[in-house]
Amino acid sequence: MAAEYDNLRYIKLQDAEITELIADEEKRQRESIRLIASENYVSKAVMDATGSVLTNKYSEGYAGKRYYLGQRNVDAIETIAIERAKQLFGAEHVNVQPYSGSPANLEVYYALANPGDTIMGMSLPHGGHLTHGWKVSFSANYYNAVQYPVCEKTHLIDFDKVVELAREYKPKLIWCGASAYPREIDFSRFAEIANEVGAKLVADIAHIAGLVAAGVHKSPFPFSDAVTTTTHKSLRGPRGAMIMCKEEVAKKIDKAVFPALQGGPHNHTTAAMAVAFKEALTPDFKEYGKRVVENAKVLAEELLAKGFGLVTGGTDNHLILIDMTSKNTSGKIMATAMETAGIVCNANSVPFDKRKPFDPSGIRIGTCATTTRGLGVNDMKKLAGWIDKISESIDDENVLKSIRKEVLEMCAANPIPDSFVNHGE
Ligand code: DSN
Repeated sequence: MAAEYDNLRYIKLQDAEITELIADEEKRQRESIRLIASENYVSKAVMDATGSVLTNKYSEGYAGKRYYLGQRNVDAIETIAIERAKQLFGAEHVNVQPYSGSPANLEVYYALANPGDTIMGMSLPHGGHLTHGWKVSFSANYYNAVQYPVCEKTHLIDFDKVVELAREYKPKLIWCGASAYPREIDFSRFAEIANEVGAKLVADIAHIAGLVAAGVHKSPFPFSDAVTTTTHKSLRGPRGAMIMCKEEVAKKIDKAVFPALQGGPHNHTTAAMAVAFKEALTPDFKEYGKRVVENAKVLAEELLAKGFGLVTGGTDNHLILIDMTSKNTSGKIMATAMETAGIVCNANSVPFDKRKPFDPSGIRIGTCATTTRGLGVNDMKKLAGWIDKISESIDDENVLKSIRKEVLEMCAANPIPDSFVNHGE
């Protein structure tokens, strides 16, 4: 099996164990439907940059101001990545060095708040991220974290409560953006509240960055003082992150990333980001963004028609949160059965969940990866049918196996693409 993978040729010569595992992971990804809302498939061009000689280079500092010599290529690559990100998002300043999403958020805290300051973010079980002030994260241990909820009835962000909490606690930072929220984020509404109480507004657009870049979700600019994002979700780049911000906080942000919280940037990742941003600047990527949302809407409608309870009753973006109590089961049981059938997602808390975070009521699904794979609205209808059948036959190995067979056929008919640009071949 491994002989097919040229990219493993040197690993094969010296490490059979890791070769086998990578080859099997490639097979797993090829032969399953990826509905994890935060995952995607990168192009081979992005993969090439990630596996390049840039991994051998140290580059503490910023272009033109490095501590080590030998930076002519790294400086150029980092500058190109920054310029492309500015073009994609209309940002005044960009730092592409954060190692991933949580470090990027930590860096924003370091730059714009002091330990002990009050900060406000969306509660994790209501859709926010750990780093937005949830109790087990540094963000609640080092800061006085206030958490805002969604409405119990609609599951939409409870702006009355956001205003009330902001007025009462006068936070230094307000975080908006989410990890499990299927509706558009109203950045301008958050900015009004932040302005009223003198807070800085930080938008974490990790999930929706690709949709923002494609113009199918509102932009966090000019409303936000800082914007963080990972680059590997809807944006379809390598695992990494960046911080975009207004010029007035740029120096603080750069100093927080280096030297305060990080050492050498991961130059191979920076190059891969630059390649991914070039892909995201194409008209094809705009089309991709549109199809991601279109697929999610169709999938949501089909699931609703089959009696699934959807948090907020649908979706505006790539993500759907299903409350599996509507089918008398739990998120974990459902996600496990789906994996047996070859459809991979994650169990997820739903707002006001009565179950525990490791055994929650919901599953979270998303259409970024399936859309990259070329699946369209008819495939979404098929997927909804399989998800329904799985929920009705959770313990029936035969049903799960027969769906697995159909999933394999769908995967074979829709291979993971090598490239998203026309090479004129
Ligand atoms: N792990 C990411 C997600 O799945 O949304 C958030 O950090």
